[in-house]
Amino acid sequence: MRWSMQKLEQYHQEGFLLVPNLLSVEEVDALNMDVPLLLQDDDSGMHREREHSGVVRQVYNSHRYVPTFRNLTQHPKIVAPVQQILTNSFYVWHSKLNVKEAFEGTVWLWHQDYGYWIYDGVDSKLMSVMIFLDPSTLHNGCLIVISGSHLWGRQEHYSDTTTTSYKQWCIQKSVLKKKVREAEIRQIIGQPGDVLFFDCNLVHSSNHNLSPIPRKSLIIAYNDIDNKPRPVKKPRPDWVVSRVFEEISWSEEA
Ligand SMILES: O=C(O)CCC(=O)C(=O)O
Repeated sequence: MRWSMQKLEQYHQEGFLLVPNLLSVEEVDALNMDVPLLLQDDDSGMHREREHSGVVRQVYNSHRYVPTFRNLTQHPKIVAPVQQILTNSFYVWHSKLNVKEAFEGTVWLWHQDYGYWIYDGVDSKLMSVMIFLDPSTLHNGCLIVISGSHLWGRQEHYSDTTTTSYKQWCIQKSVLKKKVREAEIRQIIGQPGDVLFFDCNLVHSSNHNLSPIPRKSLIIAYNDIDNKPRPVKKPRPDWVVSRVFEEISWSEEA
């Protein structure tokens, strides 16, 4: 389950690592079977964001309500590398199903996750894990990342309230200033069961889904257990900044 030194080095150099086929077909099928529970309107504590068209864009907090998704946050194949990267125990900062519906799933502008997490009163000891539940292709709005951009450190973000239904913090201007070369921009193409691990300062974005194929993925963000949020002026709700500090750790003997 642990990564080799070579894999770990690659992660630290590029700020991300895609692991093909990390989950089995059966594991992905079980998650996909439960996706309708996440999408349906209910009075569980799951939080949903919608596109202007009304279709679901994101579902937060499924790991608190749906056992398959809860188990995923503690899956040894995920937790072992997270422990190696964060070098400490950690907890789930939040989880979100990102739903890019066919034709209707809209863009994510260039940003770093820590661009806005800084305002939640934490240091940059967080990371994300993106689990592909559908194929992720050039046509259906796969994630796009700038290799090595986590080494820029956090950039100043501004808020964009017009491009999509969802207010986004973004850094198009920094990306322009950094004179990014085409070769540094990577499309994260993959199949269900592939898993992307990425740094909270990695610059990323994604395009509109113009295809007839949906692109669903689950993103679990983990925070170092010793990096709990300090009090801030405007605390965000629990579905995006969890106050459940359930410690996760992994050891070879476990
Ligand atoms: O799902 C995507 O394409 C990008 C999502 C993202 O960047 C985010 O949720 O912060």
